[in-house]
Amino acid sequence: MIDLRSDTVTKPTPAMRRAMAEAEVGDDVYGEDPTVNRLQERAAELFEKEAALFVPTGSMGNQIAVKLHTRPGTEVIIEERGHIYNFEMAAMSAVSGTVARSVRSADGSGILTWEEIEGALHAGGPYYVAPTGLIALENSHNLAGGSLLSRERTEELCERAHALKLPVHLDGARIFNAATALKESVADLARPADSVMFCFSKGLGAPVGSMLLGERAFIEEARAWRKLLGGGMRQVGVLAAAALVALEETPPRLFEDHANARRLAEGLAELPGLSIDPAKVATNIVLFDVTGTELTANEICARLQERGVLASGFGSSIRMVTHYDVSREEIETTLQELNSILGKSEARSQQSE
Ligand code: TLP
Repeated sequence: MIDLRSDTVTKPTPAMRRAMAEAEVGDDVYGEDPTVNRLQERAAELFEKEAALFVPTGSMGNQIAVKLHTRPGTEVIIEERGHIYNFEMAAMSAVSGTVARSVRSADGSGILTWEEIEGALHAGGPYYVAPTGLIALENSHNLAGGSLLSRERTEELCERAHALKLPVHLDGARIFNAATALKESVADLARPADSVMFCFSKGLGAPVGSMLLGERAFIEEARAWRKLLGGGMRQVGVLAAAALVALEETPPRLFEDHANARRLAEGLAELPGLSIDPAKVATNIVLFDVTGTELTANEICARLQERGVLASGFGSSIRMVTHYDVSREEIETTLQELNSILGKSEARSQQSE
């Protein structure tokens, strides 16, 4: 199977498996797992943040951040397709008692301007509207097709938010992809935000785990919330060991996934009924619209699956994500399979005309 559903599907590399087998471990609830401690220190150093906390999932990292930055009865400003709002089980209401004030980016990029955020702000009254508690950003923006939030825009949004005493959390599940595409360091992309979460289990290719980073006091509180939410893990150095390998080995090769994604997008743009602008594919996520075909996104995904290709349908779009377990050759095969599915359905619709 060529699995393009997500970059979460990668299997650990031989180097990761070796590191896992040999990992030195201890009970991390007592703070005694040397491999986890090393991973947290390495991440804090790379991101130039005071402290870091290894969490089982990106969702847990994001939701702990929402919890710590807000109080119940406040609103979180987030782009309409943001992961924290759409794919985390309404945890921001269940865990934190907050609701999303969602804002669509007018240009469709998923990247908000300050003016768009400002229009949704409730800061400083009147008393009968729920105050804004947090601004949540995402880089790269998954459901907007892996789009990029530049360092300059991040700085501007954070500066304006801080002037109003509003905190900013950055969902950087794929911040290493963003840093590669923008030719920036992850530290520079994350610096203006009060907290950042990134995933080892996405583009970096480790089997499990994410990191939440911020000031020391914030991370100490986050540790308690991780325990409360059932995320106090014990000899978890076996997972941290794979994450350490991912952190060192994967970033230098992410440009290959981006080149594969761009090639895929260029091929898709030539197929009948599909709509995508390859110039906008900057990272490893390829999102295309299928309304111009006579099939639904789910029908196309089902036919692809019969031919050995897995992709995800989202409404009238299909998402394909490249990663280290997908080769250039498999990208070409995917395009051929899709071509024969769409070619056939087009021939049928011409016959019936
Ligand atoms: N994204 C998954 C699905 O949930 C859609 C994927 O396949 O892309 N932030 C962002 C931007 C994400 O894309 C994801 C996962 C998360 C947070 C949550 O991470 P996990 O799955 O570790 O909870």
